[in-house]
Amino acid sequence: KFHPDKKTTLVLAPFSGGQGKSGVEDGPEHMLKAGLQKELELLGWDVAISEPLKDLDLDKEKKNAKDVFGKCKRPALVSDSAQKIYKGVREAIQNKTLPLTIGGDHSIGIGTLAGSLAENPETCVLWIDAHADINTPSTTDSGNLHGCPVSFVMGLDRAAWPPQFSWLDSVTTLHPSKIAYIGLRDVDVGERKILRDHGIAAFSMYHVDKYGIAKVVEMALAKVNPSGTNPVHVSYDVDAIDPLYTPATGTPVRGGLTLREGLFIVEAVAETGNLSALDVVETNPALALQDTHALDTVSAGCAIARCALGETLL
Ligand code: B3U
Ligand code: MN
Ligand code: MN
Repeated sequence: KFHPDKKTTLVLAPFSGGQGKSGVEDGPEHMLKAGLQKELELLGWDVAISEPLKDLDLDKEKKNAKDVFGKCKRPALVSDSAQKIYKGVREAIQNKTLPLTIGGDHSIGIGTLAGSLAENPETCVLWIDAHADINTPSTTDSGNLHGCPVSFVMGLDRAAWPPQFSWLDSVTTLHPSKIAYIGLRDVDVGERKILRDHGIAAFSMYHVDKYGIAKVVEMALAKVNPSGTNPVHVSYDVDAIDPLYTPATGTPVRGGLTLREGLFIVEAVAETGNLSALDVVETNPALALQDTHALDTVSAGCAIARCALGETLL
């Protein structure tokens, strides 16, 4: 429905400043080397490439020890990259293409969701992740901003924001009724309270086991998109899938989705015709303990993209 003419823009987001482990910035390069562009073209998609972070000197800026605000690490760097990605995603949508953003750590979700919301305030979100990524600058223990993107996009705890994020004030905030999680199994105490206080739909691994993945996706979509007519932005952290299949990621948590459950989620969204944007994040080939770890994780990332763009809808 939203992209009948099958045009996508691969928005490359080689960014690692939202957390402390280097290597996650190499995710996009690995997915391209694995043949992602060709694979999507074989599915009938016209693929453009956008590099909004091209002029960001990550090495230089990451070493800026003064870039701290309260507990938040590297707010200037994270905000700068998010704003560039925001512009890249907006441009992709304005060009009538589906933005497929390849990370990079999940702090880039600030930029991608803001981009989707700026272009269409009706956008709803499926956040596929082992983690809720909804800490605020007040609740974060780690200070890593990849654990906070959802709270920024929802405008939570505005008074505690590092000043660099004020550009987000001009963007429609995400209403708590317009996001659902699938795959949760490592949620901080402060995050649990936020999820509860705002009545956010959160399907943990318990719910996946209890109802099965098909029912969970159906319930999640019914909650965020009851009319079935609004665009759906899927933000997919590869750590939602069990580390058996996606071991090369910064914060693996055992007991996750099987590879098939993980792919089914995006297949089901593809089937609705409502997919408007996709992020695939947190692939970190440098954390592989053996070659197969990097290969498996990268190929799972590519499979998420292909399935979201209709590979298995024969
Ligand atoms: N909730 C923790 C851990 C975490 C969040 N996202 C990831 N890890 N990948 C935090 O740091 O906020
Ligand atoms: Mn995660
Ligand atoms: Mn995440």
